[in-house]
Amino acid sequence: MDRTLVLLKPDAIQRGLVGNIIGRLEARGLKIVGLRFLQVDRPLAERHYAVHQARPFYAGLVDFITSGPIVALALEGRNAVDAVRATMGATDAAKAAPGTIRGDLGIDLGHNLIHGSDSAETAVNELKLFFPEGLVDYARALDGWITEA
Ligand code: D4T
Repeated sequence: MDRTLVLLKPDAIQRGLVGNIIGRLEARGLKIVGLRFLQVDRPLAERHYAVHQARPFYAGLVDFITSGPIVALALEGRNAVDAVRATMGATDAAKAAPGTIRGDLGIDLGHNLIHGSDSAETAVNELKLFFPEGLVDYARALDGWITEA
């Protein structure tokens, strides 16, 4: 099983879409192993977006993710990184396919509601950043109904 980091960005919280988005990820079969509601400060935002530091949209990215509270989620499941990214849809919500989170709920590139780690390696680092205290290990009775052994 793989783990991945998801952030529900400030627009998702301000628009009251937290339950809708988490519900879609849970319904996909992904298991919540960490959940935080927090205000991201600039040092955390700068570490999270360090990979984009040289990009023209970096300053706006840091401003946006620090503009209001967010939800950080750690999700576990088979191919969790790819499953989350497919469920999120294309980065530019205006171009995201219907049926995806961004394609159903958004229409903008910057205000695109959600972040998901882009590789298993990135996920390990991002999970440490947002869940330094570690994650919660537990079994669910329904797991055998979601993935075959
Ligand atoms: P995140 O990182 O938020 O999950 O988005 P993606 O993985 O789908 O997309 P990304 O890393 O390429 O971009 C990060 C973040 O920057 C915003 N963005 C992106 C932007 O405002 N202008 C741009 O031109 C691009 C490429 C949107 C997502």
